[in-house]
Amino acid sequence: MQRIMVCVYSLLAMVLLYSDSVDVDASGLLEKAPVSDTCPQVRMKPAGQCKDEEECPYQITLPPLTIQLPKQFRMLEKTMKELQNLKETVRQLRSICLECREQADMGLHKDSTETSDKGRGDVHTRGPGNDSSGIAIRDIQVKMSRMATSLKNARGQINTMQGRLDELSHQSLGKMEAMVISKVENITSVISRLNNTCSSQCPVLASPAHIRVPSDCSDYQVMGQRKNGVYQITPDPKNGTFQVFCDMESYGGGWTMVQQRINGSLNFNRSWTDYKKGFGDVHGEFWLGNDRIHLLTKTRDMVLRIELEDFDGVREYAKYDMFYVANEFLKYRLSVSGYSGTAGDALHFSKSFNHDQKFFTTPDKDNDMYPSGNCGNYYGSGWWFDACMSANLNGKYYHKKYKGKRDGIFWSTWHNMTSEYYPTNYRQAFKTVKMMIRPKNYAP
Ligand SMILES: [Ca+2]
Repeated sequence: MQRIMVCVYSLLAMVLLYSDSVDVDASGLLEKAPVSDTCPQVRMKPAGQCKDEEECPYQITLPPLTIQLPKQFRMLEKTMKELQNLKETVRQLRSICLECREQADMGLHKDSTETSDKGRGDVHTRGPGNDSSGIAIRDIQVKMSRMATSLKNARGQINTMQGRLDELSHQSLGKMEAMVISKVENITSVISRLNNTCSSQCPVLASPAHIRVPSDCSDYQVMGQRKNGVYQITPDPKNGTFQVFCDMESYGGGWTMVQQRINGSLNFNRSWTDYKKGFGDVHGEFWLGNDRIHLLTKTRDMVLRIELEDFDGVREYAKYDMFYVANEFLKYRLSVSGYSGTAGDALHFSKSFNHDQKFFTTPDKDNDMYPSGNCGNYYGSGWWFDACMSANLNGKYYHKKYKGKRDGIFWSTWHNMTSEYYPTNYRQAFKTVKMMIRPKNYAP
């Protein structure tokens, strides 16, 4: 741009300088104009006839103008446009706001004068736009007004409460202190009086009864239960609770049944696992299970009572003051002693046939003292076999006397056993068998 201006000015200066010496033809047209070498694109020539020498129309031809602008200029332009748009938006918003304020003022005025139904109808029929904005602003203003009122009220209440609190704290502390001192004095006096009385007259109070879950049937008996039936017991809380049949009526009651045979409905020729876990129905025939018998007998010193009845109606019993069954690791070893009763001590029949301190054997697990075979398998029973037995209360249930292998329920000291074999060759059968236990120190 500067360059072009320089050219134009220098051209004009030359025109002035050379005007006196310029040859002008008759037509008045300038033949050739002196041109600066530095401005090749610039042309100046007469345009039309001169009226006189002083007044000649000239024409200057300038080169096309190209201006290189900085890169940021485009951005500047855009920014300017955006600014313009923003300015326009602001103007519009300002105008809308002014309208809104006017409408809000009008609306507030309407609210106080018009019915609510009409106002509600207006809201529903109005479309979006300035009207809805006005309503929203009006609602906000109403809410703000209400909140301001609430705040004012709350502040008032707080002030009132603060005042009362100050009053109370000032006035009541003294009274409270006096009251507490008075109460403490009263209590001290009462305690002192009681101490004086008790030291001479009051009996020593028994410690409160220890409340515990029943660990066997005798606990239920102590608690006043007097009926035979199934009860939940927990000999060892770590090993859970299970159901047992309790004989609460016979021989002082409180008996936990561990085995019962009454009709032969249950097969006792079973595996180690069956005897371990127990089988049958506690209401009828069953084996309580070696694990449970162990838990019961380890928790308390137990007495064992065996009840037997044959098909002739003969009833006898054997009682042992000590009965303990070890755990599975010790193969449920039997500890039994202290016999009394009428059925005879078949568990300690002789040195050769003695069930005390014998391991439990089942048809599938030979822990017996018989080296040549499995007594449990031979007699079809799980029992504390020696080599093999003078008693087996888990033998086969025969409904009458039987012949052959003595694999039935067996009690070697039964009253007629010496005449069992000769001359009839029949073996004794038992109608009912019961094994039950109760704590040794239990007093019915
Ligand atoms: Ca054996």
